[in-house]
Amino acid sequence: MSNKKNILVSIIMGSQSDWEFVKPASKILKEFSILHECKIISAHRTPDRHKNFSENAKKRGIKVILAAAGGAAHLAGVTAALTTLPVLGIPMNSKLSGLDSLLSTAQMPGGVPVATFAIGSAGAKNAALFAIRILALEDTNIAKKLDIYIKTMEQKVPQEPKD
Ligand code: RP5
Repeated sequence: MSNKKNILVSIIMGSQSDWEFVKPASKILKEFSILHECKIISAHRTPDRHKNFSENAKKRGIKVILAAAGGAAHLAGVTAALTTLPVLGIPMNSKLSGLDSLLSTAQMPGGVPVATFAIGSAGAKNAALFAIRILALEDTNIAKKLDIYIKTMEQKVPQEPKD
């Protein structure tokens, strides 16, 4: 998050109210020492900010965009329409338990792909891990960290349940 030239992942979210559910994505990226930025950008409320961000992300060296939005969640879809970078959509919790967000993010028309994750913080965490998997294709250091992360996760699962 310090040297702008090396930012690889952008996390954008529609509102400050999304941050508590988006935070796990940033935490995972920090664990992998992947430079990233977190920005509030709304397709509805800040359309100029959104257009400017989406059209310049690739030129800035960003490789993957995570887009979190709730309700009438157009952020990921409109971002995918404005850039060829992979866009990972995270449906946010909402008044309709995130179902509206999930469908708005997932039900893209053919031709404009958005990879859609689970609702809320689990989706945020997995979107970050998916971004890491993409980056790991070209970066052996990240790939090694990913292998360690997966092995550590396995070791943390107990063999038997406890009362
Ligand atoms: C969406 O509207 C945001 O992504 C957020 O999930 C939802 C509600 O936003 P606030 O009214 O809390 O700012 O654009």
